Amino acid sequence: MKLFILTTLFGLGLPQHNPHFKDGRTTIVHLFEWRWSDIAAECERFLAPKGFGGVQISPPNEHIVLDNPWRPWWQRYQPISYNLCSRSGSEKEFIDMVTRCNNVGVNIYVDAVINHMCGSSGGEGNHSSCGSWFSASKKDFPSVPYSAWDFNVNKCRTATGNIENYGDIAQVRDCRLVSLLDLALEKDYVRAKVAEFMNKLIDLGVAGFRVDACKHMWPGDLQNVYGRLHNLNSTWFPNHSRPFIFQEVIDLGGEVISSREYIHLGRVTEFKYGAKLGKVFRKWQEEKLCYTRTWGEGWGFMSDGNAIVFVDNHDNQRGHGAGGSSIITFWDPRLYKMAVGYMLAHPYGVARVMSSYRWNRNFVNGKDQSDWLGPPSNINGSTKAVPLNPDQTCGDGWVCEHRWRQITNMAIFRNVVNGQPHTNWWDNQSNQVAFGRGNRGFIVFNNDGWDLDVTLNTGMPGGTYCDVISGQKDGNRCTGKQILVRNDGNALFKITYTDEDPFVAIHAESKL
Ligand code: QV4
Ligand code: CA
Repeated sequence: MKLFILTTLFGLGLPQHNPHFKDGRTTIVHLFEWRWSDIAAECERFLAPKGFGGVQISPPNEHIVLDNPWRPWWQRYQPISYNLCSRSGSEKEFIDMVTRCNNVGVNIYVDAVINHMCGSSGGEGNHSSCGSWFSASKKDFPSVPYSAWDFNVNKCRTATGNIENYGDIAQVRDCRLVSLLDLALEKDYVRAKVAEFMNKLIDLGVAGFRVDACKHMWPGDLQNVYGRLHNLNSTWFPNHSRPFIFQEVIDLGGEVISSREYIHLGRVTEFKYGAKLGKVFRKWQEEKLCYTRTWGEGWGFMSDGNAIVFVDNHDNQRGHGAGGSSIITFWDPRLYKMAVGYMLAHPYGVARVMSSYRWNRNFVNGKDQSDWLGPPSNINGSTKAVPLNPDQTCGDGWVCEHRWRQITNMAIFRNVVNGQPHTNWWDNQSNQVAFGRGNRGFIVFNNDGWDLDVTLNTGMPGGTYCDVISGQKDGNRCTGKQILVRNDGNALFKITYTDEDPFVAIHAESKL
């Protein structure tokens, strides 16, 4: 108890807040809708060598398979059982992925959908990813098994049984989110089944969970479930390691359910981060980059040790969930690289990088009618592999933002400056800013409509450094810009506002 109070007071971190990154790594990448066999290969050939800390995977358990619309990505948020066969692969492939990623020091975090099963109009039959029979109308899922008793029915007070008013806390948690059959997590039996599912994954070697739709579950119920979880598998993690938990709660302020209700249980998604950063880089509502001097708690975000941060996620990059129109995605690559670069350079929070697939957008009155489109697929609905182009980018519609040089190099930057304070801030009172991370790294942005040409104190040892945005260090030369830091730490920076990427970053390991 004493230790608990101490760690809370001094922000040393609660056990379930620790991502258990290996070897000083710091960044999670969400390989949205990737197949397990592709993730296994990506861990070995790219993520480990480039220093990524872990992968958030799509839900691995059995899900509904829908024809109308055809195989939408969101069918995976409609569980049918906890068997490990999904659009991403079989249980055997899942185990192979976890083993191979762990063996090269890359953690796997599972997207756990535990608030609900499929939608109430999900029909009856075996249109499910492992072929298990179920009946949505009878609330019968024999492969778990769950029956009608295991769902919130009488607890929900709305006429439709769905959430109708987000201002009513009980409704949000006891009624159905967009008609998804809502599990009665107050029941010992349901808690035990959910924990059994998560424990199976822990025993196979996963490092933790992104817990879906936490706003729709009572914190006390979650606390009970988390309390049942095993420690991480000691083949790959230190003894007594608790699973890393990060909870999806969309709290942009002004709602009756606050992210604060969940922070003692694990980290929580800080949705204000991407929404605000989007406004700043888009210069909406008079926002300016210079105002980000106090980025982090100073902007009303939750405390650093509780936050998981991201520029966009799989929902708000296509208009689902909340976050709004300010969110920047790969569709705006120039702004996106800057925003992700800013996030990875800044010390606040555990950072997650999005890795997406392209889809044919079709806007009607501002709404994308194709926001449901699933991953690149074959005619039979199976997900396509991720092929690599000769330049190491991905083909067949996979965007692979994490392989964009600027983003990969900033993930490396974050590792190199890990633990260093935010220092040597400079701004022009507009959209040109710079900051350092102790004496390990320095970054300069020009998001104004005019050139930047200024000498700044980098706080770094003298020498010639390679900019890791326009290129990188390659042996004893730079493939992009060179930055000469004088012995007093000062360096001249020039960033033309029309540059392809109007920012420059140097770090201790990019020194010639
Ligand atoms: C529709 C209507 C209902 C109607 C029903 C009738 O909306 O009112 O009763 O048909 O059949 C899909 C459809 C949705 C449909 C529903 C049930 O889009 O139109 O209901 O299925 O058939 C993803 C998608 C959802 C999708 C869901 C399940 O975003 O569109 O719903 O998967 O397939 C809130 C939450 C937050 C949530 C966010 C999106 O607080 O928790 O909305 N985010 C997470 C995930 C998200 C996922 C879910 C939660 C649900 O990140 O991807 O939703 O697991 O802000
Ligand atoms: Ca619920």
